[in-house]
Amino acid sequence: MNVKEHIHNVLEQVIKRNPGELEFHQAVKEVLETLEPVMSRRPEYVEANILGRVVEPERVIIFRVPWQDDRGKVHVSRGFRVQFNSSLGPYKGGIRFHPSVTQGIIKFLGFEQIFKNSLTTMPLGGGKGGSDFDPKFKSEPEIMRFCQSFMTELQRHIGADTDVPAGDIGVGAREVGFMFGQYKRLQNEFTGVLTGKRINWGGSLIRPEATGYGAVYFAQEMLKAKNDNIEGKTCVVSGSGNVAQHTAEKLIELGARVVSLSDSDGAIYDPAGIDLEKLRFVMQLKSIHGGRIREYAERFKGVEYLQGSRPWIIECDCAFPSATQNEISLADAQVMCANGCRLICEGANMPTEPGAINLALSSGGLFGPSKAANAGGVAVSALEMSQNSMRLKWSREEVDQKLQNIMKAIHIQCVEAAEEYGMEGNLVAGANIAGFVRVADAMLDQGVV
Ligand code: NDP
Ligand code: 2IT
Repeated sequence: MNVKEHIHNVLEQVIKRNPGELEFHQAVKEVLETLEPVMSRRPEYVEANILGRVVEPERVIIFRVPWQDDRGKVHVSRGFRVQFNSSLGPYKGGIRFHPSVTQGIIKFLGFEQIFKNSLTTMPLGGGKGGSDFDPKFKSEPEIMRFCQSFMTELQRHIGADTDVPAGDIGVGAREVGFMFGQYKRLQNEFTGVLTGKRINWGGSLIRPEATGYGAVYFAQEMLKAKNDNIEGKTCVVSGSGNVAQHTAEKLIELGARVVSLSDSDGAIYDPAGIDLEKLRFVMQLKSIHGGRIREYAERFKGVEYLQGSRPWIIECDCAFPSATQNEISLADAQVMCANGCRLICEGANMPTEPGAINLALSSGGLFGPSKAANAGGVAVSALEMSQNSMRLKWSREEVDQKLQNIMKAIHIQCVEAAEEYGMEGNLVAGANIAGFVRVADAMLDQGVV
């Protein structure tokens, strides 16, 4: 069988076996399509059916999460943990609480996580979890009861050397704290079973900042390769949560002009630029589940609120999608290109639709794919695990320096893998190939498991 046919067959199987899981199909298709030159050069991968195995999660856990609201009403949410691939280490990946969460969403995220974690070169397998619970406008006691109920089931499946969850959309240090507390109570064990913990009880400095800072460090590397720099560039950032806030913070620090943030209701356009003081306001606003970015436009002068709109209509040099999947459509990308946007760096997971990626790549712009560009978060999670195991704590400067080195190394890997396989400048292919080869080699070494 030729390689093209092999890839086609695996993809067909994925679509047939996982009906309706469109985001999962999309993520698998993007990776598999870029692997053709690798599979041609490495027939042992085809022989061992690495592709057929890597698209099938090692384990999918689905569970009932009953919880009571403040009025005593009983609700039932659905919990998921997809333990996708453990060839490089314990399963590792975040937990998402959002009403849009389904098995397909968690599978796409878990699949992406395998290769992202591989790119960090740290000992991390790939996994992801979550629930369709909506934390928006819930009281803190409700969130605590939900987290405890969620962990009451999840605790039997995870562990510091088995599976180490962290945060994602709707899950930050507060939720990690509630889940950690319940895990500790049930297991009678204080271990590094979750990352993204608060700093005074086992968290790592720079973990909250790591995804956003890392994305900006990655963008810097892409620009540096073109003898350019982020300073003075006009930047549009979508989202206003953890990743968006710290992306904006680092951009501002490095002298870029950040003119936009958004949430699921709309976007703000601040032509004067968001400064650190205005950003503090956003951080405060968003520390409560349900805080609306619209309030920024009410609070500061000269700001436009674009109700129901994404920020891609705003003129910019660089775009940092940092909210959610498929938030840049082909039509958005056409507008961005026409407006002179030359760099897209993905802070969110899979925020750019396939057609938009193709346009960005073919128009000669710089494109930093999420697996590579947002790997700083999980990389610092791995540093948190190391610190927990060694029972010590590194300084802010130490962790930040390590993060910068990791992002540089990931960029180099992507550039070199793309070159090696004849797709120079295509970091999407570079990230998929470099991430995949490390996983595939480990799977070969470990036999048919
Ligand atoms: P947060 O919950 O802190 O913030 C999410 C932001 O995105 C909010 O502004 C939210 O708006 C917006 N958003 C969420 N869902 C949608 C939607 N369906 N449509 C429009 N806007 C939406 O999450 P994070 O910042 O942690 O995560 C953002 C992205 O980054 C996700 O793709 C996540 O997977 C990815 N990521 C996160 C990492 C981390 O360390 N936290 C690491 C690597 C990637 P609203 O308030 O209205 O819901
Ligand atoms: O998508 C991601 O990489 C994350 N949500 C962070 C995962 C982690 O384990 O820190």
